[in-house]
Amino acid sequence: MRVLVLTGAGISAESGLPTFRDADGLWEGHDPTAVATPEAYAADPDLVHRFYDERRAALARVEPNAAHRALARLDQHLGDDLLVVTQNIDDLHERAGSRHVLHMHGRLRSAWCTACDERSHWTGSLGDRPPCPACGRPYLRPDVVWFGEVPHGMEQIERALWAADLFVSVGTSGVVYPAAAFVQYAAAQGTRTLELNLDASDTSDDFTESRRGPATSLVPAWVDELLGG
Ligand code: BJW
Repeated sequence: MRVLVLTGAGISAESGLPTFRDADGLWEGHDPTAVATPEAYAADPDLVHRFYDERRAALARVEPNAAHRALARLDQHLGDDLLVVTQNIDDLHERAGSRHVLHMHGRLRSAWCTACDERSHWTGSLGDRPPCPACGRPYLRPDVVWFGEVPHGMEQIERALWAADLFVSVGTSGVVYPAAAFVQYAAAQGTRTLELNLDASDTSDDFTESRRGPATSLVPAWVDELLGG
């Protein structure tokens, strides 16, 4: 069985990382989705760097939870037949042991040089404008996908969606495209689709089945069900 799992901020919430659109979602009084734009970066790069520097620092203080670990267990069983496409820029899937992960919105622990186009592993701050390890110039930005930019790996995702026997969405509001359209794409091919989310999402009605609850309960139970049956 080939499975594609799409994850969003909800899967990391119980590790202590805030989501974008839940009730307590403000950062320093700003809507985080308004900070995550090329326009915000052009207007106030210090503010945007601070947002990502704080999140990068927070990543060092959190651990994968039972939902990340359950997907890593599924990865052990399915190998190349599983692809986890995450909208998250944290590395909690990898730290839990998942090997087949695609970060469609980029990665927090990566810096992208807008001068030479190199990407460098990065765990520190970018706000103090450090030099690019490749070209030495101070033009590193967070290696993440903002609104209006093209998500990573779209061809690989389309192939995996086309090949999947099951599409599962975990902890995402279904507001942001193209990820929000994956369920319609899968459903149009007759693929079974399952949503695991705390609340109803914008796309809940498009799924074959929708289960409500915290990811740390729903995901391990679903993985047990899949591997047991
Ligand atoms: C739990 C839980 C628990 C809580 N257990 N669940 C008009 C119509 C259609 C599209 C557009 C339009 N105008 C513009 C667009 C395109 C635009 C878009 O979608 N805009 C919409 C807002 C309308 N999209 C883009 O611009 C994208 N690019 C693009 O389309 O390029 C064109 C192209 C596509 C394909 C091929 C070629 C070209 C880029 C989108 C980039 C999004 N970037 C961000 C920031 C990334 C960096 C960062 O992290 O800072 O990505 S924004 C933000 O939203 C982030 C997230 O990945 C993304 C999705 O959020 P997510 O994960 O769903 O989080 P929340 O907070 O929304 O939801 C959490 C959910 O979890 C909730 O449902 C809770 O209930 C649940 N939950 N606790 C289980 N414990």
